[in-house]
This record gives sequence, structure tokens and C-alpha cells, in this order.
Amino acid sequence: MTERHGHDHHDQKTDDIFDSNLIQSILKHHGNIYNGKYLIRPLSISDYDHGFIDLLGQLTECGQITYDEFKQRFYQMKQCLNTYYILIIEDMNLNKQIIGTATLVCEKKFIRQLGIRGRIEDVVIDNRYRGQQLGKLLIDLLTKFAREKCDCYKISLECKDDLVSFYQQFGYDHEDKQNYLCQRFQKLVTKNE
Ligand code: 16G
Repeated sequence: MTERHGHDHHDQKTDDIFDSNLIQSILKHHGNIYNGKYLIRPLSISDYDHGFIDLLGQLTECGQITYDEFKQRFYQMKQCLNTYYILIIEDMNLNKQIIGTATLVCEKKFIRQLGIRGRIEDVVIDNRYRGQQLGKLLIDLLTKFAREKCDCYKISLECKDDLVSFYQQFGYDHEDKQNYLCQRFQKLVTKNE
């Protein structure tokens, strides 16, 4: 993992991508899991120094992102109220290393009586931590949160063929007569698929 120098982080509350109180009722045990081995909480500015971008690099190409660029994007997201819910899992025994993440994006709409559509995005568990049901935990939490707290009328995600059965266990499935269509404007540089 890339070593990054520490940056100044002061106010923990404003440095979270969303208010952790919002998720407390769903996060039983206040985010402590596996006997305090891991902690689930909102993404914080300081996570730049704890491997967050490197972790995303296990999902897809991230490019080179400086701390200032990260911070700028972080606050752009944070300013979109009730929209970006980025959860992370930190390894409490390993210098707060970020070992998992998943995002819920809540898209506001006019349709469906001003409906909210949820999307699950950027789900990654560090490959050294797989097989411990950590991904399951994040998806469960965000799906429940989308349904119970964000009032989403539907929630969707995109995934590779081999992950379809993983997501089906949480109630995600192909919809009749619906297709996922995509147009790419940029090719991946480091991963060609
Ligand atoms: C996967 C992710 C998606 C992510 C994309 C990145 C999940 C459920 N799906 O489809 O959220 O943005 O990969 O790949 O995590 P890309 O760089 O090719 O768009």
C-alpha cells in the first residue's frame, strides 16, 4: 500500500461525509464489529491517509489523486445534502487502515411523487480481508438505510456476472424488460477488460 504523509485533521464532525447519527439506529453496537476488531463509520477526510484511494484501486482505476483534490471532491459531495452516504470499514488494529467501503447515492426525482432512487456504488473489500462477510454487512446496512431512512422507492446497482448471486441474496435482481445500457467516453488505462 502507498504510504501517505499525514494531513491536518481537526473537527471530526465536519470531516465526516455525512452525519454519523443518521446511521446509528441501523448500526447496532455503534459500528464496532467482530469484538472491536473493525469499525464501520462514514468516510472522513482523514481516510485519505489511511488507504481509502488505494482500496478503491482494487475496484477500478483511480488515477493519481492529491490530498487537495480528494478534499475538494469530498466537500462537493458533502454539500449535496442527503445524497452521498459513503461507509468505510477500518481495521482498528492496523493503524485505522481502510479495508472496506460501499456507497449509497440517493438521487432526487420529480417522478413517483418526488421519489428518491437509491444506487449502491463502489463496493470494495480489501482482498486480504475477504471471506469475513464484510461486504455483506455493508450492503445489508446501506440497503436497510435506503429503505427505512431515505425512503427510496427503489435501489439498484451494476455488477459483473460473477457477483450477481452475491447481490441476489440482498433482494437485488434482474427486472423484466429492463436493460442496463452504457456508453463509455474513456477507456481504462491500467485495466483492460
Ligand atoms: C462496479 C461497481 C460500480 C463502480 C464500477 C467501476 C458496485 C456494486 N458496482 O460496477 O459502483 O462504479 O464497478 O467500474 O460496486 P468502472 O470504472 O468500469 O466504471
